[in-house]
Amino acid sequence: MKKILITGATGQIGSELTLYLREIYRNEDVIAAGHKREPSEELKNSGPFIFLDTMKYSEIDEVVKKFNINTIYHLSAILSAKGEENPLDAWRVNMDSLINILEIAKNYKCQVFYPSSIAVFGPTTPKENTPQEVVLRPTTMYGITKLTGELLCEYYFNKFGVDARGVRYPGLISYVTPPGGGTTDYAVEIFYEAIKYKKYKCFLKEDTYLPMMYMPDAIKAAHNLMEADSDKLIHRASYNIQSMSFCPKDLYLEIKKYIPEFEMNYEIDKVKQSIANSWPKSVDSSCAEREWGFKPKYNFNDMVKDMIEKLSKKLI
Ligand code: AKB
Repeated sequence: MKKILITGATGQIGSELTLYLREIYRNEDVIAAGHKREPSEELKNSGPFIFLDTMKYSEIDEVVKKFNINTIYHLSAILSAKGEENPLDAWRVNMDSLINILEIAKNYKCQVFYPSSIAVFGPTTPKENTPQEVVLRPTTMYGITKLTGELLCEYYFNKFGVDARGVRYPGLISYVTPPGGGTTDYAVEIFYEAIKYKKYKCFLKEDTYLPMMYMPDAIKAAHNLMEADSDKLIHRASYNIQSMSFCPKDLYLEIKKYIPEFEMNYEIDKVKQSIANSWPKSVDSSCAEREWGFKPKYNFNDMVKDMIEKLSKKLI
């Protein structure tokens, strides 16, 4: 029987993944762990919630023993833009917590989900339809930690048989919990501002194309990968996935179809722009399609329509 621990459960992915998994498994078998942020009422009331510092091995050890955990979705991390404000912190938080999780997984035979990112790519990576196997020379601390994480997951699999699996998430768009500290965050902020104030100041240039995905597809991808036949997985911890690629101007024009008064202008954030410039515009997900059947449902138009509908209800 699955006994699941989700770290970073109050974050953008974790808050939705927890509820998704509680629909599939028994609520009491999906343990949501946050660090500092208070959980939503729904998260707290639908199953176990605990505070956990993943930088401390002994704390994870206690939780894994207490709940007989055999599956860990390790989501807590510092994202790209925040990581550039304090690179040493990003290294410590992202790497110390992952190595603790992998050690726990080795000692208690847990399966691990690891969210890598398009941040593993760098300026020397081909930008369009970036292949699965390609040059990986990230220039952000976040990207360096994500790439190191992929290598660690593969090392723990090859050396100790730890079943660690992961995807390279593109920018994720969602309406439940806003992201924090990422370069792709504009693609979420824009919806909140468009609905509330009918205007938005974008921190990336209008033609900055990036790979993106809607949260329901991102969550389903994580679960499908964890359920996939292990023998078929060749690129275990590092699958490219995306379901759309767009730039701020595309998004502005599409939102304007629903909110005609919406206006957008630009105030470029140099750090975020240079991070975005170092990432691909689109990635090739065919390897994930072949090895475990990755198949996103939402395209760009569906995503915008659904975001406007859901967020309008939430904000009004
Ligand atoms: C970020 O912008 O840092 C993240 C990511 C692409 O990993 N959303």
